[in-house]
Amino acid sequence: MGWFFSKIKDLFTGVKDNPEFKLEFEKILYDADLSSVLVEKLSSSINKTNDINEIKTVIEQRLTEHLEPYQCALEIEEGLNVVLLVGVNGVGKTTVAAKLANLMKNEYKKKVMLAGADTFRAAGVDQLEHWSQKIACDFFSKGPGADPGAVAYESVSMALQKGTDVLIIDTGGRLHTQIGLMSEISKTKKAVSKALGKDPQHVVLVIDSTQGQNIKNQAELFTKSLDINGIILTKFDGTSKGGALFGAIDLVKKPVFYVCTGEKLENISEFNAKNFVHKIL
Ligand SMILES: Nc1nc2c(ncn2[C@@H]2O[C@H](COP(=O)(O)OP(=O)(O)OP(=O)(O)O)[C@@H](O)[C@H]2O)c(=O)[nH]1
Ligand SMILES: [Mg+2]
Repeated sequence: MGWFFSKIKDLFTGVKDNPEFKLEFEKILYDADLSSVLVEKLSSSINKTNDINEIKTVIEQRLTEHLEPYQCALEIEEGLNVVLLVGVNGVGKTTVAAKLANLMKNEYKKKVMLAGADTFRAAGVDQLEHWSQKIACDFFSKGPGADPGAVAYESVSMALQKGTDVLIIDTGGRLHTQIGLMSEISKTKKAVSKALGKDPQHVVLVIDSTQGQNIKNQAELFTKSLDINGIILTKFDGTSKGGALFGAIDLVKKPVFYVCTGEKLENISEFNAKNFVHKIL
């Protein structure tokens, strides 16, 4: 259970005789990075009752309602669809690339290509190529040290040539500075747009659910530099600091396409607001 709800639960134990309850309750919500609108909504909803179980149900309902607008499938259109995966190092981008490729190929019956634009680390490209062999889908990269923009541009050209339906581009998350990382990802995106003749359909921010307060900083960093159009949450199987995810989703204000719950290819499912809230409560 995340610290957010364990704190609320601790507070519940003293609910009846604690006059400071409401203030403390709101402080927990603000500390969890929930927006003031949501904090007020939750706070006024619990006014009507002193029953702990009822309060839990009300919180669950309000949070679910709040997240339902973000429950949208990743849409695949006719022609080549490009999915550019971005996020800081270690959040699970390469694993997500593999999971999406597997899902698109085996469930949606699409012709899929994986492209390795994480050329900063030699192992980054190898890791993705290994996945592509396991999935038996096309793979494109230019080896360690190559310009990620060139990988992106050429992979789009190749995908267009081959009649690929879904091209998933994995990017690096590890550069010396955040500014360097952002400018490189922006260049990679521009290279995609140039080769595709329009912006990539999906620029997806990958967020590690276990990273607590860092999640909001990452969301801020990426939304400032890029037009993010959706989120994929990873490591939702681990100890999740749930509250921070609400803050990040509120900040990005884009759909959450998928939630990942493990390291295996099949550990990915569409985001469902009700299940999500239920799991972190
Ligand atoms: N438990 C769990 N582990 C995951 C999940 N997704 C990825 N991992 C693990 O997290 C680690 C990092 O995953 P990667 O996919 O390499 O992350 P990345 O964002 O590509 O990392 P960099 O390329 O270094 O930026 C690996 O050990 C993965 O197996 C998940 O949903 N659950
Ligand atoms: Mg990677």
